[in-house]
Amino acid sequence: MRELFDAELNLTDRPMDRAALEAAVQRADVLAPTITDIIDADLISKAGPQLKMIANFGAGVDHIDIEAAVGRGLIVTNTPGVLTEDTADLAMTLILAVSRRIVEGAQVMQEGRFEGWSPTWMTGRKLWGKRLGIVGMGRIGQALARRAKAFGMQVHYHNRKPVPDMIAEELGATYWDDLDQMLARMDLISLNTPATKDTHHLLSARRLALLRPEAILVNTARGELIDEAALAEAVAQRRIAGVGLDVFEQEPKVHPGLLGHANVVLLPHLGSATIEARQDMGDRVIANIQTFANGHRPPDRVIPAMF
Ligand code: 8YV
Repeated sequence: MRELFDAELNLTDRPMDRAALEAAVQRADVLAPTITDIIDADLISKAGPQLKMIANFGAGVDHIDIEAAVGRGLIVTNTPGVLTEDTADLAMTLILAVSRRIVEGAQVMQEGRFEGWSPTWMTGRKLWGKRLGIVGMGRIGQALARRAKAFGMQVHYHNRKPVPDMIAEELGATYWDDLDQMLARMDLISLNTPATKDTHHLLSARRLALLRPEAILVNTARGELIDEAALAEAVAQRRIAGVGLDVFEQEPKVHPGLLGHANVVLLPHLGSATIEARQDMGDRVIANIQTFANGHRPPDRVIPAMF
């Protein structure tokens, strides 16, 4: 960034506070936030006329008021694609960890409590042959579907529209137009859809009640997709067999009702946390800014109709 632009970097690796963000939009031509920075209509209204672009370091843009930004003539970009495989890996990790009780087993070892295996001890659930319902069949959903297929799972999905036939055939994936119907029939559910006003609490108390008691739910997308209090209640009442979460409604806070359960695996937003993904994300931010600075349309432009 410094080689190419007159860049002011936040070297602390900690989020900037509101005052610092306000000051930044009053003097910068380009703002490069992370998903932690809330770029709402109020902040955008405080931007100086020099601000031309918001080049987000991250795929999700739910922290940016896209309509307000685009309405003000700002170009918004994100970093899709480069974190797809890593996030799909993490979703698969959670599926495996919850189904096979990996965290519980690892804890037994660390605490020196292993006294030898026995035929019925620590039995989890088989993945082969199970039905996985993917909510959101974009890049990450499809990458997860490929992994699930390799594990012998049956892939089902709900999406605004079906994926092209060629992809559906490759994945052997079954489309469900009705999310409720799919939720009620799956062994595992994975959320892979962005947070928008339409997907807020997509898994509401009502929909969580549709899940089979044997079902396992994993979320590597956004915490806002699930009514976390209702999920905690479902866990307490043993209405769900297992949960794996990498994202939370009030991140970094976690609903206390989700703590202390052996069948709930929680991770600290590790979806894209590989050195390679984070470097590639940085490269995408730079490519977007440089392309725009050269007078061209940046490759990862976000437009309101996309969300
Ligand atoms: C990262 C993410 O933490 O890209 C996203 O939308 O949620 C995560 O993978 C984020 O990109 C960092 O800004």
